Amino acid sequence: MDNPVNIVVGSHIWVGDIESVWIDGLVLNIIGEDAEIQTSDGRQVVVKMSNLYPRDAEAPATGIDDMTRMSYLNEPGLLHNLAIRYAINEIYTYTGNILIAINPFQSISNLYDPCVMEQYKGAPVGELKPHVFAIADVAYRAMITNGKSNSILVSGESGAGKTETTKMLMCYLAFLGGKAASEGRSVQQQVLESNPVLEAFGNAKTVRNNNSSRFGKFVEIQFDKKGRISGAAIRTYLLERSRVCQISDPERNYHCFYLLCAAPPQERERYKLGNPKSFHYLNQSNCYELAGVNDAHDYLATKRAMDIVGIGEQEQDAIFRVVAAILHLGNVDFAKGEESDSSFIKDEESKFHLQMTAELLMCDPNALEDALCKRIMITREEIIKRSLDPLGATVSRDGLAKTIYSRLFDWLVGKINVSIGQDHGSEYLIGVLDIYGFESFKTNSFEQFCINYTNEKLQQHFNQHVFKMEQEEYVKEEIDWSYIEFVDNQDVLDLIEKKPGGIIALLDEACMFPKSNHETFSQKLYQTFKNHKRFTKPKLARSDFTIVHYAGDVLYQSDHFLDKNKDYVVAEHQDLLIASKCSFVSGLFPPPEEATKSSKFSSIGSRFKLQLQQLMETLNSTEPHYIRCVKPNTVLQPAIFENATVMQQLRHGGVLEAVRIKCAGYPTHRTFSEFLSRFGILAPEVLEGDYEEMVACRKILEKTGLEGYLIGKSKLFLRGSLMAELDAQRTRVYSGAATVIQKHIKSRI
Ligand code: AD9
Ligand code: MG
Repeated sequence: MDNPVNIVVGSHIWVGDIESVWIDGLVLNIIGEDAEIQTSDGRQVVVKMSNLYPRDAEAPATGIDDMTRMSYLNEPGLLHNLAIRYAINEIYTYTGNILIAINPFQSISNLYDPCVMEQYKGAPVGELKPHVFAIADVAYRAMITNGKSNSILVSGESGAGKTETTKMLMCYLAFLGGKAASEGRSVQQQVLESNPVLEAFGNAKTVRNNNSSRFGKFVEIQFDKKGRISGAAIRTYLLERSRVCQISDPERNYHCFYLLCAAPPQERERYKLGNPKSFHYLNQSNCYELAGVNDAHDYLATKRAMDIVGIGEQEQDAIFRVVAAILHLGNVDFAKGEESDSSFIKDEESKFHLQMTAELLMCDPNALEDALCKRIMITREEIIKRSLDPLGATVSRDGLAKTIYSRLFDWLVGKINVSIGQDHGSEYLIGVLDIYGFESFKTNSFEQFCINYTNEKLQQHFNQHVFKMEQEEYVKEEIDWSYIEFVDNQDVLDLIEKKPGGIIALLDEACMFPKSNHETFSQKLYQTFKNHKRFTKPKLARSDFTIVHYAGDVLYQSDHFLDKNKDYVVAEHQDLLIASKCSFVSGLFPPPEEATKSSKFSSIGSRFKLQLQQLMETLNSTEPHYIRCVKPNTVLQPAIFENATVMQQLRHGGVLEAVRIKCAGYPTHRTFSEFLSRFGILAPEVLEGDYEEMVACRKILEKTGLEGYLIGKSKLFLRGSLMAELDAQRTRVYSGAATVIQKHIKSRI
């Protein structure tokens, strides 16, 4: 980024006030390393020159809609530009090919109206304001013209607006490629209606977002030769399983539980449901209702959406039966039995819920009780039925609930895919990725590890793309681009995914070795990565470790890594549910393949790694487009723009990295005429001469004696610092002229 050299008396600058807050000002005087500044809020301050950044005093007051066109690509400049645009509801801004979308937390009138869609249809890029429709339009046109698949990658932190953005993209693509619905449901309608279904089962209120997606999603929209939607496929990633059994105030469990509790009376009666406050899986938090959401209404809307995506009445009944069964299951409590380490169903109420669970799942209540309270141990000599203590039985109960729920979710995704239908003969597709952004909390566990691993993967893809685009621009202008370099994050990826020896491989090893625990696992990590640049062991840590991610350091607590990485269904649970009289329930538990049965362990980490590899392969075969969603404040309110919050996200989303890649080369590109109108004053004689624009530019630059530019076919490519130097010279010319005028005025007086 631009550093604060080339600042002279009269320069317009940004001066750092407190963290990520800048004030604009004017340099009055320079004494050694310090500068005296007149700030725009009326103060005079003396600051170190190194705390100053050049500011473009000629930038329009309404901001610049492509930040790569800014004269100075520094932090305060980028932030200020986004802030002034946000203040006038311009929530979209480009940084080259990346669209930055700042969540308005309010609906902006007409922003997504059909007539706006109409405007963006086929409009050349850059002609209209930045918009998510423009990105979808570019992707669609590129697909039609080049016959190549495209993808749109939407990222950002929780609550930044990814899912809403994704919906807008899909609406626009449906608008472009929709077929008239001849018989009832059209493909595009099914694609759009898959959203409310998946949201009911995969979204929940969290502290960061009232409608937070707890899974990643890649929607592939397939098109036929005529560019009309002909099929679609949805892939999902890592649903958060722990939420089914464990929530903390003021969050909620998955929406579907509350929807069902608000169903019409006869349905509630059928599932023996009542007040959500009476269920353990819901009453761990005091939040039941959401402002602006009517669960009863959403229950019916979800069922209607299910109709459209092809989930029939009977299946809907089975789905909600399973949802209700999970609620009842959570209310089954255990008490200590007479024999040591044994347990039994605690009381009449628990017995009622056990009975209800069994009825709803259509399985034998005694078998259910056994599956919860007992384990079968197979040794070489005999088969032993061992009792579990109350704690063990509770863990078993929660395990069963999580397994059933995640199988249900996978079933829904599979069903939607079958019912929308894949167009295997499809010529090309547009993929839309809505996936969790980088996370760094107070405590970070296996989930954050996987999420941040995803982001490292996407970051690498992003860097390579930005770098490639930058190179292409140079090639177009017939300029040598070998000057640009950037640091890859391959080393972090190796640390995580290398086989053998990466963290995931070591974790799998630990999971398979009965005597391992999180401490032995961490010791192994400490030993293996002692000298790894991207791995550190915090002082005094026994099992915590830090990964130096591209977006910053994250400290992970390894306590639950082993448990969370293990994905096997307890044989007793499997046997119970496969015997269900309800074909829907038994269908969720197909007999395990021999391989997984014998090893009793399938690794979530390794499976996720494989899923990511496949995703990257798909993405690599497409032309990517990037949308970075930004949450402007942590209170989820409109019209508040917090600099530090935004800055951190620009860093996490790789926007600063993209700018850095740009800055590593010749970041400022100016057409010859733009250059002449700004800097012609440095050599008026050149302007008066009858030169071609390119020659005139060269002559001006030669006269300044400055270095750090390349001359292309239609543009100049300037080093980051050169723009500031040129502006400094211009300031001197102007202040020289002003002094002459002042002297002139004085002499006349
Ligand atoms: V999470 O990682 O799934 O927790 P997202 O998906 O990034 O998150 P989401 O799209 O759900 O965030 O947006 C959060 C909320 O911001 C929405 O529920 C809306 O209330 C609000 N939002 C987001 N984008 C827009 C918009 N373009 N216009 C108006 C918006 N409101
Ligand atoms: Mg979301």
